[in-house]
Amino acid sequence: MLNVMLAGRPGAGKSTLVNAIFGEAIAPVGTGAPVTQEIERYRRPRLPVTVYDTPGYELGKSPTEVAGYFLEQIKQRVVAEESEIHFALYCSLAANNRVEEFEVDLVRALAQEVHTAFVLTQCLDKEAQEVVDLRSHIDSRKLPIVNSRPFPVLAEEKLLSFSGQSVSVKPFGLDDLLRALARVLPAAQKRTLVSRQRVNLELKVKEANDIVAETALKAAAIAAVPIPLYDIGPLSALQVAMFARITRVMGFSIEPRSLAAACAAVVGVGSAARTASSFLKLVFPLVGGVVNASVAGSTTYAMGAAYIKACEGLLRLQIAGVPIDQDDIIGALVREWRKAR
Ligand SMILES: Nc1nc2c(ncn2[C@@H]2O[C@H](COP(=O)(O)OP(=O)(O)OP(=O)(O)O)[C@@H](O)[C@H]2O)c(=O)[nH]1
Ligand SMILES: [Mg+2]
Repeated sequence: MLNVMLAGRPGAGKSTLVNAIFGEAIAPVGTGAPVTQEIERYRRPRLPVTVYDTPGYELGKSPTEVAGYFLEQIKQRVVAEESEIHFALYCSLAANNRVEEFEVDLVRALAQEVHTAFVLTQCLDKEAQEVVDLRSHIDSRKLPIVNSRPFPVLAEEKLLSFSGQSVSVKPFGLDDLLRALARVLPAAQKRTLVSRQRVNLELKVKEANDIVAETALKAAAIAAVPIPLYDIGPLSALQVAMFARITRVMGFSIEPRSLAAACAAVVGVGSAARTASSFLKLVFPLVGGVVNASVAGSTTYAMGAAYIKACEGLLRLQIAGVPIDQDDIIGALVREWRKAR
């Protein structure tokens, strides 16, 4: 479970930001008046993310008191689940062109306890002089925040109207923010963020490429002593595991068994051979009756690359709002594998 804390003034764009990151309506948007003084906990089915949304704070309390209260309340809940707050997103409207001392102190108090990203929300132009000035003002405060600097972000497309003309400002900044957050998270939560975020394709592809490179090396190592055909089991296990890991990183779900069956269909073997290992026997080119290190490495690499390509195409569709199921994944893999051969 990835525990995310939200903080910032009412209407700053906290809900919109977290919803844009995960591509789901986790936190309600634009409800207007602050409903309660309670910390709200939001979850969605099948999303291993919990959002703790903090309310606007009462005046009269010091920033340290406010931060301390929020952290204490949330920690009580996450500790009960043997977990911790993995990061906080502090949101401040970019259009305010300034941050109050109160906010600076609040962020400092939060950031001393949890990884805190300072997000300048609803930003229309990060190069605008006011925004540049605001960023350097925040930089100069030397806050212990993620990347030591604020992130200007437009989480959702914004339509502006001037005298009857509409201009759309495209979302930006989320990929930067996600990359920085991924760097500070422990491995398990990093994986959750990378696979569940719906913004940054590139981040997923990079992670998947690392998996392929690592698996190809292992495959080559296993085949350092050339493996006879009938002994290819350890190699196939490696590749099925690679497919499964890539699938997870991409945020899709598919049974490895179905994947193997689909691959078998690609190379045109009958149902009797539709298991992972018999399929892979057909995939590995043999050199003198054995699989050697270079063949094992390069074949594994090619298979991984084809699968990443397939997933990439599907992710683009998914980001555009098309729901993706197991059959789509198999279909795309089949197409990519044919192209690659
Ligand atoms: N176009 C656009 N609108 C945004 C963006 N962020 C926030 N908004 C709008 O600003 C309003 C407030 O956004 P919310 O995300 O509800 O802000 P919040 O900080 O969660 O507000 P509270 O939970 O009420 O404190 C809503 O009408 C949003 O649609 C953005 O990145 N782009
Ligand atoms: Mg909200």
